[in-house]
Amino acid sequence: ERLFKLDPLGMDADSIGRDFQHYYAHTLGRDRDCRSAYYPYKALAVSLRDRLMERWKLTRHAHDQANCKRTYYLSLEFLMGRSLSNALLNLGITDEARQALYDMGLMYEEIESAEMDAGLGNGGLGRLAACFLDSCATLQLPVKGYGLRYDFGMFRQLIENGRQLEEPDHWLRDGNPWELERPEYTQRIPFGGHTETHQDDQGRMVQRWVNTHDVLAVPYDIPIPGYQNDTINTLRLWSATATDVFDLGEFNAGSYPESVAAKNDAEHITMVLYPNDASENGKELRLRQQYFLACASIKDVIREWQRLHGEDFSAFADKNCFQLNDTHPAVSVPELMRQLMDLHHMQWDEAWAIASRTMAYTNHTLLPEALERWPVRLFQQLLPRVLEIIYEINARFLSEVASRWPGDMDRQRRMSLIEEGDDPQVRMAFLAIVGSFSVNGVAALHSELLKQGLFRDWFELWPEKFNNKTNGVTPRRWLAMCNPGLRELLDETIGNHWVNDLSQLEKIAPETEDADFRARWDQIKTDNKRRLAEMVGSTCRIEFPVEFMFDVQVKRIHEYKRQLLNILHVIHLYNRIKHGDGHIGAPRCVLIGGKAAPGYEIAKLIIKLANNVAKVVNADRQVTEQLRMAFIPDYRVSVMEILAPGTDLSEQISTAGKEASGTGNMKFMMNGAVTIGTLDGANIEIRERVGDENFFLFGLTAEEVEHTRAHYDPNGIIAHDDALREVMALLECGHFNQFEPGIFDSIIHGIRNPHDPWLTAADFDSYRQAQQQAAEAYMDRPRWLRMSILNSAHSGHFSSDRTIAQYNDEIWKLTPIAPTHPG
Ligand code: DL6
Repeated sequence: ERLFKLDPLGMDADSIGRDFQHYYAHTLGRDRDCRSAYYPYKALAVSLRDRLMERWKLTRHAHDQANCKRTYYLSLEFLMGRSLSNALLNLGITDEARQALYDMGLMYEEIESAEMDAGLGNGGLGRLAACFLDSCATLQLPVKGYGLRYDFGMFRQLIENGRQLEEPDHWLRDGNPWELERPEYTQRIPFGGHTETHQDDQGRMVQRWVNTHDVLAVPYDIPIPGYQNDTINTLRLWSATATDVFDLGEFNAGSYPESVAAKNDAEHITMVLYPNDASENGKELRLRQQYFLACASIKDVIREWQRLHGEDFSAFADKNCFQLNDTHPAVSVPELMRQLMDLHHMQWDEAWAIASRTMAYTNHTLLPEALERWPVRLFQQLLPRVLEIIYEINARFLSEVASRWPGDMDRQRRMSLIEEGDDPQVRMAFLAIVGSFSVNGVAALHSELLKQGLFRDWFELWPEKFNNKTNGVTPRRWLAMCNPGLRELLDETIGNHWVNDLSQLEKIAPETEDADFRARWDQIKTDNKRRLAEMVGSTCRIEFPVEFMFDVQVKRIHEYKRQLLNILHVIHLYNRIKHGDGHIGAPRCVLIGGKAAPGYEIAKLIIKLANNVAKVVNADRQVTEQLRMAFIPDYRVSVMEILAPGTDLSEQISTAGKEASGTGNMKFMMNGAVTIGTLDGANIEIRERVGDENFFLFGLTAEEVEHTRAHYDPNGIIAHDDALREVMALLECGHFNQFEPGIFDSIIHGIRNPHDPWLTAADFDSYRQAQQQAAEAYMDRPRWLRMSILNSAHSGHFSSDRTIAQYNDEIWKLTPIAPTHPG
């Protein structure tokens, strides 16, 4: 027992400083000659990890003691960003750690920026998973994240001659002080082989999956601290490794390289994150990743179950819930069936009663190209036993459809889990719906569109399964941590309970009428803009004056998100200035950032266009008095932490009906940016809360988008709109690509194409007008400050604490558990 008893570690500056020195000098072996900020970062991280460790064990112990229901958040992506400042904030020792460093002559800011972002995700979906974990821990819900420990996260984006270059992100190169390897919980994952029928002890015919090539899944645990509540939840990431260091058979046969190659094959599984956020990956390795996560996580959950309950699974469905983050982990449905039947000897009905009561599925996209389908032949080759189970689920399901709609063969074909054709495919979204008791979208509009469109047949069959959970973001990272100036003002004005009850921000609404409060708000925004400008200055070599309106669009580059519309508007402003318009409403700095999937050529060309336009704009002194533009390279979580507080105008301009929710829109709003946006995703709910007068609305509605497609005539629109015609003329004469003729032709053709799905030309005029209104509002300082304050004041709904509370009330039904201190 003495081995496990720990004296609580001090949370004061002296204790932290002492541990820091110990790790720095003794463990890391550094001295005063060391100039790198990395080692102080690591010494501080390990000192904090010790403090998390004690609370982590108590939390696990409390969950076991309570024998409580638990949820597992299964996701191929967790975009965690940096952990140091978050751990300090949530442990409540930010000031103490700063003081400890200061006493040693070190600057916290420098040390903080030595931490690499953990970029194990593409964008919205992965970052949402990270915000959710933070909220689950803050609400003390027994929720565990399961994901993959990719050796290489999201690629690093370099910009060379205006073009995106990708570089591998070797984020683990210097080690990861936040993780704890847990080899004792390693799992064995089967691939390949074939199935055979045999008779079990009781004379029943059962299936066996044999001759498999197994890979080991080794877990690494990452602590997820709740906000100042002593709860530490877990994110468990699996890393792939070979079952043997090398193949002895091959080795003895004299084939040394071949024997070692098998190890490589196994380890490839978790080597790299697929960098596509809105299109299918379609690669065998990706299906391997998906199955690897599903199989390892379910085995781990069942191992825990057996530890506490033995082989009695009767209460399993009452005590466990798997939340599927999109269809990426949807193979969990047949995999849970497989484990219950093949490894735990259940019959189909018993296993199905459990599986279909424990899975819940969240859809994150309506884009058809992002809907996952896997070729049946790939399943057959890689996961033959899983495919058999999918066929059986499908057969039983289709007979249910047949009895509900007798003779409706078309409906059976539409709803089948298998899409027939030359190369039959498994429809992963349908598999997820059949196997789940809950299906949700991520904003009100998105959830409605799912029911009316993509999942219409399914909604008719099982209306009770469908629900909405509007996304949210964690106010700890996205306000308290990234905007210390605003945090202080809020604490002073309304106390500090807003950090875990964001609805309290409403209380600052009346302060809009107080000129002193507005002046302080203004000062904080200006300081944050200065920080943003310093980052742009040092990375892009472009000066952003803080008096200009900071107009920011950061997100993945995708045609539906319409960065192109934004660039066209910059060209329009440039054109006005060049034609002698001495007053474009407000001087502005336009900032665009985001990564394009490496194979997405048009998206990469949009980056090139943004950079070329910026170059022309910034090189012209007549123009820079009113307009500047930059493309910020390598947009990531830690960059957003500087952008959100320093932004005036938030660009949320997707073609209506295409952006499921958006979450950047919420981060900007919380930090007092005003949105210019379409009626899409969560923009609609943002506008409802902040009021029409504090939101710059433009563009077609989702319904109008659908109607417009039939008779869309972009060339007619361009011909009748002077502003747009002149913009197109500048683009078409090669003004922004004088030494690279023709490079933007495909973009130009896209805008002029009557089949342009993104309707860029259709929304240009109304966008231009909304931009004009935003510029006028910006020049009226008191008015703008009021709008800014009200955006923040009404952002409470977009806390992920609210989202998670709804997941829990309506889907998971977990009881919060507080860790208890021994003695
Ligand atoms: O739900 C999180 C996030 C939404 O806010 C975005 O609107 C949506 O585009 C994004 N979806 C994806 C792609 N998903 N798939 N597959 O990242 O999810």
